[in-house]
Amino acid sequence: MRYISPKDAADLDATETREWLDSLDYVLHNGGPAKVARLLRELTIHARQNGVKLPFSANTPYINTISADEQVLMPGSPDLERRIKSLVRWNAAAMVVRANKAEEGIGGHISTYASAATLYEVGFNHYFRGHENGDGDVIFFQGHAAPGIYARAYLEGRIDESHLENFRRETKAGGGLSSYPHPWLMPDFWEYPTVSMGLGPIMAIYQARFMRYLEDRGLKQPSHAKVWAFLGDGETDEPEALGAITLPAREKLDNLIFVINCNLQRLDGPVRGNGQIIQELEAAFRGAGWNVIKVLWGREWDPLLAKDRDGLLVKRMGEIVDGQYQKYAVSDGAYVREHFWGADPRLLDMVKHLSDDQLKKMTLGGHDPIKVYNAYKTATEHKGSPTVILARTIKGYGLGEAGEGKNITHQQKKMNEEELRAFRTRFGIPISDADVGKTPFYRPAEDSIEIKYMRDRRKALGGFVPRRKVRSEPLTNVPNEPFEEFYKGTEGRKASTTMVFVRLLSKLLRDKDLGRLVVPIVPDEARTFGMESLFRAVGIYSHAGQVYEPVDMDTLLYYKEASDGQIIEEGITEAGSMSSFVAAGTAYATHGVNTIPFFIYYSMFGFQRIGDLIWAAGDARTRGFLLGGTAGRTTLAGEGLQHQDGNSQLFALAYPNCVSYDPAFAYEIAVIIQDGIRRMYVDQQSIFYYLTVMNEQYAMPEMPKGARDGILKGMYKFRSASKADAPLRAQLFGSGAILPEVIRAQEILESKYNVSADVWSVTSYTELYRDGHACERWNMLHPGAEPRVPYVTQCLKSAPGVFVAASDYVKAMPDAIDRWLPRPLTTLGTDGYGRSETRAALREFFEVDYRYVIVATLAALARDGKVERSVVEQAMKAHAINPEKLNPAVS
Ligand SMILES: Cc1ncc(C[n+]2csc(CCOP(=O)(O)OP(=O)(O)O)c2C)c(N)n1
Ligand SMILES: [Mg+2]
Repeated sequence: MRYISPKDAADLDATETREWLDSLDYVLHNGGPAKVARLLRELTIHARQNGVKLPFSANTPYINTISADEQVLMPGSPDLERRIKSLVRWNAAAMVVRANKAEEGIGGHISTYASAATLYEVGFNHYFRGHENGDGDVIFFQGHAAPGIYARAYLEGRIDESHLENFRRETKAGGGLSSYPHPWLMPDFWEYPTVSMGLGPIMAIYQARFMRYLEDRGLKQPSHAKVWAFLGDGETDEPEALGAITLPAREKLDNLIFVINCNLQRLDGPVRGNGQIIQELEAAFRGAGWNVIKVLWGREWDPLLAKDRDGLLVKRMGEIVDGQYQKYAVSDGAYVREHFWGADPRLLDMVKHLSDDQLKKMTLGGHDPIKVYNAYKTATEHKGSPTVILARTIKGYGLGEAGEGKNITHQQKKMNEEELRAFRTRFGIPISDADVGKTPFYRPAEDSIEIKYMRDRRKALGGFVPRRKVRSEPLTNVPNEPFEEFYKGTEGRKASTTMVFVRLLSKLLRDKDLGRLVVPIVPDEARTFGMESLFRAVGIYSHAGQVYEPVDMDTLLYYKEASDGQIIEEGITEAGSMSSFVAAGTAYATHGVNTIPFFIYYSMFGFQRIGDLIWAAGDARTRGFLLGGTAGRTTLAGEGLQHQDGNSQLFALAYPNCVSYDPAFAYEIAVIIQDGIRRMYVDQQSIFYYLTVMNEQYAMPEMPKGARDGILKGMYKFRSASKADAPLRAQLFGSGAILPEVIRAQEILESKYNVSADVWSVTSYTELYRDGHACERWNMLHPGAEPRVPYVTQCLKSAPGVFVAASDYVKAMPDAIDRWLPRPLTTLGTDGYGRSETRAALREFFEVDYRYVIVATLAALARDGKVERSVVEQAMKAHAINPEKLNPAVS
């Protein structure tokens, strides 16, 4: 290092400092940087031994990590690239301005891309690898920079003017462009969604690790592909953005590159007005073990730094807080001279040969292609750890009066004619004064050198990016064998649905065709779900293998880590596990491998905790199975308020391409998973599954004949009333672990109260609800046609008696189908906070056990005048139900 810490420099006598520096220069000159580093280390140890307290710092000085003399020249044509970048800038801004010309502006962002243009263009022209040569990069684009990515695609000829015109007008004929990266909406273009801040970086980390997993397991050829994550500096305040950064360092993921666009601003104002976000991030990433490259200053600063023999300039650079830097960015050269350089006459002297205008035009590192090029070069060649590039930029760069560096710039969507003219002139766009007010898009001729250059560069780099393509072949069929035993039932032996699932999973893992594609993912809950037998059977994935002797080595089910291990054991991170799920569940597109992830977790920590990542998974067209384990508000005994899940089925309903089930029996699970694999991997549907599985054990019956279709559609008759012509009739609905309660109620209703009931297993209220609404909508729009009948109505339209449903989830679930029943439904469900208790006490408390099913059925019959009210009262007495009991929904 050439400079000593600024604080000490101020304290030391100048001549003394000079002498020390001269000595250091002598060593550097004669012995090289390695020798200097060794000497400094020795000096530090010596000083410490003699009582010098050196403050800890994970920071390097506030200068570029790559010095000017370490730089290489940029290949290609910098001038042409600058012109191309200007064209992209113009079209990106034009898109947003045009979209907001109408009275009802529809938003869009100019300033994010304006700050990041160089970061992207250097990538597009020199680094981002397309998929055509086999090992394409995976790129997470900063969501708000989308206009720039579209503008480039327009120049490349991949999308046309009408698309740009319809930015944020997605329902327009011919197709519009989605506001942000959404594979759901643009499945041939975007690969991964990023705009919910923080999710891009965490998904990128686990994507990089998953790429290694595929290679280590022999599912993909080793490649040089990189994962790039572009994010904002404000975004790093999201816990997900930085929460997983130790993993890639630990796993030595040198295929991962973060590029943080440090424009020092977020939406409302500065990211760290009173501090320095870049130094803060440097310390965090260095501390975590990353290779950190700071790209702070553009080339104009190099000669000044070369003259800075006493470290005065470096000291000055390091003492300015971000809020003040922002002020310099919006001020003129005279202000900068007075306030930045004016701090010391020697500094003023350094820039006396520069005019105010030249001072103002000194660029920042993130706007200087050669600095960015060198950072990317170092990052892509670096071995042994991930790299983060902290690139300093100005938000709204080039917008001038229209918002450059201003606090309002994030919201800036309009530019007046004068501002447009200035922008056009600054970037040399050939549009006349007369036309500029119309903000026309501009694309040079097809055979212009700009367009040719762009195309040639992308061709050399393996094709256009971003580009999403399904690169795998569909599976041809799903084998029957792993599923068959579950159709037969357990012949009286008790099992829980979790046990059933784990058994099915282990059979799938052994299947000769599917086995290698199965990716089990657990967040430190494998033992909770009885999956420890899989540790030994297929191993826990670890790139390093197992370099220690596991403490339980002498047991059958020891904790086996292996470099070709199949289980992804994430430790306690549902967010990380979900990110792995996204990587594994999108590999059919990104990597051309049909991996089938099964992510099993404590159901309360799924939709409730990481719902936004699940939303992103749906958007990314992720395939696979989420398993909410130990689910049900009353089925998980003991754990209490935080653990007992009565919500997740309701949340899952709102995820449009999530197919969710609350199965009760082994054969239901087998039918659902077999059909799920078919729909996702044979028929290529962009859906994913959510199944709740429980830990209550009961005998698993044989599959009733003809049940298959109903299981998948959401309900089927599990058992008919024994006396179909009895005067008192009921239809009882149960799901999951509550179904056995309902079956028990049926028996007692029949034997004690002369009520003959059919029992239905409702595997999915959500599927019934969706089908019901789809029919209603179709009927509304086709008044002249034969009306479609919802499946639930088909099942129940002539079913006699009262309707009663009991669920371990909130009452809204059964209520979701009420409107399609011939008579109103009585609903028992588990609204309210859970609490720790035994299963029986919980079911009593939440009023969902067999006794409440009996009382609810009798009360409904009494309401209809079929039995005396006293019968209900007697039943309550007989079953010790206190009518004045507190309402669990609010207690
Ligand atoms: C989870 C989440 N919260 C809030 C937002 C709204 N939002 C969009 S952009 C933005 C500011 C982004 O600042 P930064 O990350 O620094 O990016 P820049 O535009 O400055 O490059 C905010 C708060 C969001 N998109 N996602
Ligand atoms: Mg920012």
